[in-house]
Amino acid sequence: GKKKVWNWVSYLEEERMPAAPLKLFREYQSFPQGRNGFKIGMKLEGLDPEHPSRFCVLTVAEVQGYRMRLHFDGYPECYDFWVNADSSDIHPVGWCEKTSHKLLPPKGFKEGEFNWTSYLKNSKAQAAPKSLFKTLSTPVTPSGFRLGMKLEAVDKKNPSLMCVATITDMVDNRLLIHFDNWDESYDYWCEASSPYIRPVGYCQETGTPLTTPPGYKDSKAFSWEKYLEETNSQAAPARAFKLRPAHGFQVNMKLEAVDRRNPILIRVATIVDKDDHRIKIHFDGWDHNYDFWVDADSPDVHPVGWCAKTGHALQVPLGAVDRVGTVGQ
Ligand code: MLY
Repeated sequence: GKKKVWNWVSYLEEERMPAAPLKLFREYQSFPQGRNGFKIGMKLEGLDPEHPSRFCVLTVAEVQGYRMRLHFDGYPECYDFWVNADSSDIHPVGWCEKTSHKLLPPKGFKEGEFNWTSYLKNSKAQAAPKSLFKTLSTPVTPSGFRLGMKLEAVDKKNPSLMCVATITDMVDNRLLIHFDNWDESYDYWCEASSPYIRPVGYCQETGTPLTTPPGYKDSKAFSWEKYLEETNSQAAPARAFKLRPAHGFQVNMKLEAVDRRNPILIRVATIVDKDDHRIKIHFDGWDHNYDFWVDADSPDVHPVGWCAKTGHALQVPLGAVDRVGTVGQ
């Protein structure tokens, strides 16, 4: 028979499954207020997703709806990555200097040799206007946390490990978590409400093994008291941790999610499993081999209708025909 043009309303009816309610999403996952004002060629400063402690010189390489692909100046395209226009990971030109952050120059520049004014002039490029970047309505620095304070944190790349960690940066409402004596590739940014960070002593209290810094002499008889003294540091106070409640997503709810393997794409998706702070995403029409866990507050998860509203293509289930009449795949 003739294939019907795909749309969410009839799809949800056919599937007899609900759309994940809007109230379950964070503001930055939900429908944006404004439009994406970034244009190809604009330059900015932003975090390297592979090394979240590094701020780099970036150029907008592609725009799709409320998302954009960012390119590291001077580096191969294979490092490009996608962000939402209201990402907290990007800042206007000059932000690093203003906030005393080190800015990694484009490839080919020696440290200290880079200067935005001449770089923009020489490359005949435009700095992305400040007005395009998200500004927090109330800049809420998490109270109680200070740079250098120690804590216990989940290694998100090895989620079964709770490890000795340090706050090595703070920007707006987020903390940068670094694992002591490890390289910065394990670092991540999180809010004070994150389930991945706990005060010193949490592991001992809960009988959870604590992964001590590699090479640390007394790993078997690790004592925080001794370690804090030796490292001349303080523990982040327990009152600073504001553990957020579990999310409200349920199995079978539908949403729109970025395809990690090909992040230009957003697909029709179903929640197939959940725990307190994560959901397991299944792409409709695809093998369950591709299912994956994601934080419930990930900026790559959106409510039904987000693509249509923001002008982004939506990959519909295999075999269906999308709005413009091409066969989805
Ligand atoms: N098997 C991994 C484990 C690394 C864990 C790092 N965390 C604790 C920051 C490896 O040795 O590379």
